[in-house]
Amino acid sequence: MERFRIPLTALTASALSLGAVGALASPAAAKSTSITINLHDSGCPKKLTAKAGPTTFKIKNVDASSVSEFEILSGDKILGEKENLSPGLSGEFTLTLKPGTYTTYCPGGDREKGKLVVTGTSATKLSPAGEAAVAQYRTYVEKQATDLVSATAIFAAAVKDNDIAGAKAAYAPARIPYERIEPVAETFGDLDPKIDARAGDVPKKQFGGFHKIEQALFANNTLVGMTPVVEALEENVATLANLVQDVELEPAQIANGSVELLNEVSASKITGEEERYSHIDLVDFLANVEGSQAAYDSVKPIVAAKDATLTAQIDQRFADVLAALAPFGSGATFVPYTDLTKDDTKKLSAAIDALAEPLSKVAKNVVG
Ligand SMILES: [Cu+2]
Repeated sequence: MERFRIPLTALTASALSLGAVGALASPAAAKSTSITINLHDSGCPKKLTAKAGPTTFKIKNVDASSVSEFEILSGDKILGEKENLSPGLSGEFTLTLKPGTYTTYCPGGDREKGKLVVTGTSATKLSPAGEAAVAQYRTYVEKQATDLVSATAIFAAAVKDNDIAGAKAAYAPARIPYERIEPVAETFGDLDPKIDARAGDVPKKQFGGFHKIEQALFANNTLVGMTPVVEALEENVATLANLVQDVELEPAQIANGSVELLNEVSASKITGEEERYSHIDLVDFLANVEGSQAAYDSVKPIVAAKDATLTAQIDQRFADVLAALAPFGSGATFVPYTDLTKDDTKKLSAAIDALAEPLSKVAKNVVG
């Protein structure tokens, strides 16, 4: 969470210097504008207006105790979001806005939803480098979605056979492809909670997906009643694999997803919250980092052309995170989360924060 502790003045200064050094190399390229959102308990502003084009949303939780998140939605798809902002913390995300009406979402606020009206004309189409980034990341996402379907089928077969040992062994490999592309899954409304909600995230009756079966398997050592749950899971991952084929992607959003994956690590893997029955959190940890790196790699050429120092620093910090994780295992085989000492989690967490800080500067460098 350290990375969010940026005083507002520092944010303003960096925004100014961004303009001054011309991070958007071509003078013909659209300039990124910024919109400041101050979060209070009152929730979302009733109506925001913006011009089409690259836009950075700077969110500061001034004094809201009931709101810690700001999202922009198109229908029920999340286009951009900043989570985990407790009072005093700031964060930002960048999007290329297209003309239209969108919803802003401030869960927990007095006004949970507001409007965002974007006027003007759509930005010109992507640069060749932007096109290449989207194509590369799309290929990655499709591959992970296909792997998810096949790994889930192996897991499901064991569950339906009441093969407890087999299901336990097949659980971690099925989690990996999902955790690699979770931000993309999160853009499809309630598909992510259906597949990956933890107990307590959703009303008890709606609790299903991976973690429901994880609980039965690892906490209760039984698969009784799990066949319909795993059948629903198979359907949901198949739906995901279909949807990703025509998901709209843009470079800034890919960069945001790369940062979101590291936030996932800080919020639910460093804490042992995600895999609270199987304790395979480090498997997800690695998968989140790999997914983050794949997203970053696809936009890296665009960023490297503008700021090679930044990409060199990020490359080094990815290597540092992977090196910090290596002593604990690899692939689908890691020590259980419960074996980690306080010192271990502290070191892992520091490596993630050190990477998240420069990585959060990527999105601004890929717009325009
Ligand atoms: Cu997850």
